[in-house]
Parts: sequence; C-alpha cells; structure tokens
Amino acid sequence: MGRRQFPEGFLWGGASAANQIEGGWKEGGKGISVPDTMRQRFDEDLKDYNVQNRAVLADVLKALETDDEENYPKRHGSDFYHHYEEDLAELAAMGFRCFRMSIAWSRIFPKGDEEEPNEEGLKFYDRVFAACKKHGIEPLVTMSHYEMPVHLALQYRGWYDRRVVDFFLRFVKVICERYKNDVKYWITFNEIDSMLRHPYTSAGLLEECFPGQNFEEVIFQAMHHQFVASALAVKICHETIPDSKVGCMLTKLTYYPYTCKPEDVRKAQEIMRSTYCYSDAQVFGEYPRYLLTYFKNKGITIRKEPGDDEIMKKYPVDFISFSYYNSYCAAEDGTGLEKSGGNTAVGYRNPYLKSSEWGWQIDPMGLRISLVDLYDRYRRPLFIVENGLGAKDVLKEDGTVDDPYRIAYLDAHIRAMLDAVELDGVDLMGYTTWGCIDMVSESTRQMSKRYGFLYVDCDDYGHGTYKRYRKKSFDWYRKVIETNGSCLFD
Ligand code: BGP
Repeated sequence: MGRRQFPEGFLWGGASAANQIEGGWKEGGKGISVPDTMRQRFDEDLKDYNVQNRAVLADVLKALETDDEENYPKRHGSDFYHHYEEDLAELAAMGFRCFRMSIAWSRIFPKGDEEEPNEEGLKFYDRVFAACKKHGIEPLVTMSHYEMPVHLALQYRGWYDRRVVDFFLRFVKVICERYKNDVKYWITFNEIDSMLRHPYTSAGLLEECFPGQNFEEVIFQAMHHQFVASALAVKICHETIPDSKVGCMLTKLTYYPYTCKPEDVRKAQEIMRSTYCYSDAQVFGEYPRYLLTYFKNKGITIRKEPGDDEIMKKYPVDFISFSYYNSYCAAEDGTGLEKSGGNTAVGYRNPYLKSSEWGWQIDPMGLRISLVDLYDRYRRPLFIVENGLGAKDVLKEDGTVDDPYRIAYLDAHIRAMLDAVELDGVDLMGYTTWGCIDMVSESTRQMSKRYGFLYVDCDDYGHGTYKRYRKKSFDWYRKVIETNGSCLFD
C-alpha cells in the first residue's frame, strides 16, 4: 500500500449547531426557540448518564418569563452571531474545506407559522455564507438541528400537528431559494432517531400537552410527519438547487454484546436496529417491517395522509450522515453491570475501553465498525458529521491550551476512518469534527464540556470575554487537512 491518505476532495472540516454556537437569541428579529427555554443542568448529577431530558411544560413557561442568560446557556452560546467573521477566518486558517452549521428556524420564521420570512434573519446567513465563500469553505447546512420556534411547540404541540410539516416546508423553500448559490450540501433532521429519547428537543413534544394519549404513539406520529417533511425537503432542494446533495442524519449508537451469550448478541442487534429504522425510512423511502411489526405489537396507529407513502418512496436522501462519539455494551440481563453514558443514550460499561470525563467510552475501532455497518446496509455515500471529545480544557496564563487528549482521540478515530475507506471499501464523503469551536453542550448545557480547536473564554454561566484562543489541536488538525491525513503515518 502506497502513502496512506484520504481520497482527493475529501471534505475535511468541523461542525456546529445554531442553538449551541450563535447566541444572539433575540437579535435580528429572531423568535424564541425550544433550546432558548432549556435551563442549565449543572446542579444535576451529570454522572447519571444523560438522564433523558424529559422537558416539562411548567419549566418551559417559566423560561418564557425571563431574559436570564446565565441559567439558559443556549441563549448566549459562543456568540458566533457577532464573531462569525473571525471564526470562519480561523477555520480557513486550519484549511477547512467544509463547515457544518444549521440555520435557526426561528431566525427566519420567529414564531414558525408566519406567511413571510424575517428579512434580517435571512441577511445574517447571507453574511455567514459570504464569509464561507470568501474562504473557499463549503457549508454543510442542517435544516433542523433541535431549533424549532417554541410557539409551534406550545400553540400546535410541535411536530404532532400535521400543519407543522407545511410550516417547515415553507421555511425550506425560503432557505433553498435564498441560498441556492451558496449551499449545495444539506441535511434535513439532526439525529432524527433521537426524538424517542428527547421528544421536546427534537420535536417540541411535551407529554402534559397530550393528556390521556399514548405518548409513544404521539412521538411516532411526529416522526411520521418528519419523514414526510424530510422527503419533501429533498424534493424542494433538488428542484431549487440542481446539483444539491441532501442527507439524513442519525445518531450512530454502536452497541456490543456484553458477552458472547446469544441473548446478549440479540439484545445489541435489537437496540441498533431500533435506531436504523429511522434512517431506513429516509433511505429506502418506506417503513421497515421491523417498525411496522413494533407498531402492531404495541398497538400504535399512525395517521397518514393520502400520498404520504408515495412521497417517502419518491424522494429518498442522497447520502447518510451520522454522529459517532462512543460505543456501549448491551446485555439481556444487566444485573450487576456498571452503566455507561454516551451521546443521548445509555449502555453498560465496556471493561476494555477508557471513558471520557463525562463517562463516554472512547472507541475508535467502534467508528470503523459503524462505518462498515452503515455502508453495508445502505450502499450510499456516508458523511461523519459529528465526532469529537468533550473535555475540561484549561486556558493557561500565556493564552495557550494543551489538549493532547483531544489530539489522541481524533488521531485514533481518523486512522480508523482511513482503514474503513482503504481496507473495508467504505465510500466516505467527509468528516466534520463536532464542536470545532467551543460551544454549549447539548446534553448538559455546559460550556466547560469543550470540543473545539478554538477555546472560547466563556464559563458555564456565560461570563467571559468570548475571546478565542487556538488550542494545540488547532495546528495538529491543520496539518492533517493539509496532508489529507497522510501526516498521521509519517
Ligand atoms: C449530539 C448533537 C450535537 C452535539 C453532540 C455532543 O447529539 O447533535 O448538537 O451536542 O450531541 O453532545 P454534547 O454536546 O451533549 O456533549
């Protein structure tokens, strides 16, 4: 094998989400979003492994009564809203070819059900895309990254209401038309499968708003609406931007059987199948029998409109993107086994792996296994749009940040990726590390859970100068991109 490196044109870069990076939560005509109502969870036992944040209506209404930003960290984020020029110049200094970001729905339609878009919101993203273009950075835009206008959650009960499909498609039409010369790579719903684990975050669903209903059925009804919306978003994108590529996005939860006992192997298979079925729907354009069987056995009925099945079939996605941070273990009987945390999910601790400070188990081989799993299942191009290590980085007196642990994490995962491409025959489009600039954590809402190559001087309560500082990993990743990965093998 010659010099090891990634294919020409590999889309190296980093990822963000409007609700975690932008701040400016009320600027430029932006409306209140679901994440703006998410209170910090610093006082909770964060070792309880990502307790599913089942939001409650009372907390949401309480959040709407205050402009407090200290306890609602997503309201300030990393203030990208005012730093985007310098941030994109820094990402360009690293040689980024791709920058994953999302367009905050409530910047464009503040309440979500308006007829006309908010011009000031559109102008903000005009400026961001102009900066990307200036630096030759290809945007990869997520249409929905947990950023629904809170008005739709409260007035329409979120994605449960079919009218929200039309509101969303109005938003999609506006942004595809407006940015058709700026953006060719799009993702519809971030981690669509996660709606089951955090229904308010993903779909604006609050259980108290559905008294007497089977809440699981409510979630699957909302999921159906997102399937239809995703398919029609693909249609709109392809019609408006001929060379556009649209992807689905799943939380790649990789579970190993805790032992070779067949029951443990089956359990791991069941858990992974239970997340694949959502990307199956978006890739194969139909409900997998697994899900239909599940509905039958649980007495769940989904209301469809005439034509829904045809729409899903006609407009499948072009690529599959996913997030991967860690792996888990599964067991038929977990008695006596230690739990382990992870990205929106929980499993049993793998004795062969180390854990991050947040209890997420570090497993680069798991990324290679995940890539093979997904490629063999879908045989469509893949895109890793989230991978990284959340850690407590320290800004030293001299303005430097030593993050060798992050370099080690990324080095190992990039090697695993290259093995998947060169040895396992996986077709991989690109790699955008999560949180390329420090930003507010989704699960804990901490700034102190840092992922970036750029340190942002802001603490968990939003206090700080918001100045950016290059970490050691900044230069390391610049070299990786410059040599298309081959420097790892020098
Ligand atoms: C994923 C989200 C990202 C990001 C990531 C890291 O679920 O798509 O937005 O937040 O989780 O997790 P966390 O921020 O909780 O450390």
